[in-house]
Amino acid sequence: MRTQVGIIGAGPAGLMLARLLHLQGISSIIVENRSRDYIENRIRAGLIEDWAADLLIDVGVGERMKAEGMLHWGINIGINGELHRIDFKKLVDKRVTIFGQQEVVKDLVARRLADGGPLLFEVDGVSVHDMTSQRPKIRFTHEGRAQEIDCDFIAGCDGFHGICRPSFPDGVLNVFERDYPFGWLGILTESPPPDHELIYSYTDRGFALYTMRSPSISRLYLQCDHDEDIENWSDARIWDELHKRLGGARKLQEGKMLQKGITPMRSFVVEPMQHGRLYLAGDSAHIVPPTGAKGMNLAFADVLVLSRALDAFYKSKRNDGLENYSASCLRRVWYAQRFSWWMTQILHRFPHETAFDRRRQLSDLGYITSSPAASTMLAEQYVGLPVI
Ligand code: FAS
Ligand code: PHB
Repeated sequence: MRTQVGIIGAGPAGLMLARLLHLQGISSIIVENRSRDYIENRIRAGLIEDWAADLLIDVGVGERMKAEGMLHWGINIGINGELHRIDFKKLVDKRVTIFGQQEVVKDLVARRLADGGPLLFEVDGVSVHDMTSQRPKIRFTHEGRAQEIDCDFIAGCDGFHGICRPSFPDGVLNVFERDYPFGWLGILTESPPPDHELIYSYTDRGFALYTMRSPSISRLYLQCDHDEDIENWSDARIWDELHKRLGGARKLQEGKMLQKGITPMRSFVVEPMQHGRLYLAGDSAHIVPPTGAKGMNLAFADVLVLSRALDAFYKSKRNDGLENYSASCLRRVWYAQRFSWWMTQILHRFPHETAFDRRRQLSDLGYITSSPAASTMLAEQYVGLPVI
């Protein structure tokens, strides 16, 4: 097969890139190793930044998000049971949208199929070749047959566990990472959230996040040990801890558990995000702890930068965008990394923390919920800095 841009991975990054390229008249083929059903039902992120919601609308994939998504003009920071609202409307006049990542993926897949662009599911044995040549190749098997895609460029949108980042030659990549000594136990429940907006709750028992997917579906997270076994957490124990970590700030209604799982917490970046004609975008290049709700939004930002660079290459024979791709993305990636780390270190209990650390956290939380300057800093990064 032959295409201008070969895309590995049909997550938010790969699907959004394909849509952006289609609108620019640039051909692409997406290869995905999971089934359509699997990727459309994988529960992950839930919060879309201000500019990213506008992007989904601009590329014609925002109708259901506008109809079913929930606009939020603020969040609550709970400090041992006392809620403090960060007012995005007043501070930055921007909003975030609550709309599950799997819903975004469904709409992007439907759009891709309507565009008629090739999207191959359940491929196997994907590999990349000749990435430093002008004709890099993707090889894989599909429906039992060996296949090869002859490309001008390859976009590695295959997530943290994909094959693109490991395909870089030794010595090219610099890795920057930090693992956190805890994880998040996340549940999806048929129950109303305790507040109409998110609650990030700091308590002596540990962190908890009360978010949602609709007025009747809650997405709730508990800080847990990094090597926690979900089998140790009965529904009753989860609910009990969620009640306690609200600290009496709100009443929490229980309901049917629809899904539960544990997400590890890590900060991870590779530099550069490109080698030859292979470009990494999204989780294949970076991971943030979900405390800042940045993961999916960063994936969109990377592919917006890449699509603009590819457009300039094909339309004006300009290489500067492609040459500067990494640097352009990494500025924003490090903003998001720092913000996600900062939100994580201010809200969680750490195993070897001292009484000093706890007082310092409380002082920090008190400052950001009382100082207009400090809460503006939080608000402008939370709703998402513009993609320049
Ligand atoms: P993705 O991982 O979404 O997509 C990569 C795609 O490539 C997948 O479909 C995968 O099947 C495919 N693939 C992998 N290897 C391949 C191969 N060899 N060949 C072909 N295809 C291959 N972010 C938030 O902002 N908030 C959250 O609450 C949040 N919760 C998360 C919970 C979990 C369990 C995980 C894993 C992530 C979570 N994230 C969260 C982060 C998440 O939303 C990512 O940032 C987002 O999915 C990034 O999108 P992509 O870069 O497209 O990567
Ligand atoms: C979610 O709704 O899944 C969500 C929201 C905000 C976060 C993390 C996850 O910081």
